[in-house]
Amino acid sequence: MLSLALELNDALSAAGDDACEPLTAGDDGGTSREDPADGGGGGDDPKITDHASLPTSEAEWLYDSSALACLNDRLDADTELPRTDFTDDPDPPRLYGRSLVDCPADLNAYFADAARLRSGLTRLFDGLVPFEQHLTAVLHALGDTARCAEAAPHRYSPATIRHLPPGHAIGLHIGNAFLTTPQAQQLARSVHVGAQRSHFMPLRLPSAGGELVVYDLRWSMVKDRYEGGVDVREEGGLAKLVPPLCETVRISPPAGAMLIFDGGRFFHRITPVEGSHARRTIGGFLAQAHRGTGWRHWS
Ligand SMILES: O=C(O)CCC(=O)C(=O)O
Repeated sequence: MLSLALELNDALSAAGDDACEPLTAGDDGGTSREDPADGGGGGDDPKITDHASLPTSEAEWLYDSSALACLNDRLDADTELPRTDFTDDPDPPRLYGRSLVDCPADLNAYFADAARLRSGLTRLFDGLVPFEQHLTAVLHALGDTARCAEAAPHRYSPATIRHLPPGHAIGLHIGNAFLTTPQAQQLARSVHVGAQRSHFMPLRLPSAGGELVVYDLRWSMVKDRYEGGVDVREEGGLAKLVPPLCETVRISPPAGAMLIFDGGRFFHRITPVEGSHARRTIGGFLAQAHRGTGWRHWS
């Protein structure tokens, strides 16, 4: 039932270890690498010429343990990325960037944060292969071009980062519920939002918990309720009663591995994080463009 689970080594070699210094606030961190997805709204699809052999060991992965340690150190020190803290705790569940899933129909603030996050991600990945370039290469290796979704002159957020401390979870949800929200309507004019996939890459795994559980509980079973304005998770305890009866797949991709799955059509959740440190993932959503070919991604 899951579409794909993969990690591709796109053979775009990361810069040397010494490239990885924590960023200081306001560091503009220029990079010598060009992000093909930064080529301006509406330009040619990025050309990826060199990619795609399945890795045989962690040592061959694009984001190996030293790259991941660098990214986490920089996130720990960061004060510049747009963020939402969900509680007042000293270490709250947090989203870096603003998700299209949780924003008002007026997208002005969303697009402003998307632009801030894009430059923040350039600083975060300075000296490493930019995450958006990696995503583009992975999708290209699956046989199609890819670029960030746009509503000219704006581009959607290239990704968001989810920081989930011990004791916290992400509850049962399904990507296609997004289709019923006002903020999805503009995107739906350019991409097949009804056939969206989810992608994420763990930047750091907890010592236990924090697993993705995908249920064989499908959009087609609940579509009519959502279209009638009802979130079935609120109805009759569905979140507690039905999932135990469903077939499930539990997945915990290793840190640095990209997972692409059919989160649009299947309910899923992240189990509570255990241990002493937060789980962190970077990711978003994908769909095919209406016109022309290729994937468009957003978060
Ligand atoms: O970040 C993750 O681990 C998965 C998030 C998720 O379930 C989603 O984006 O729909």
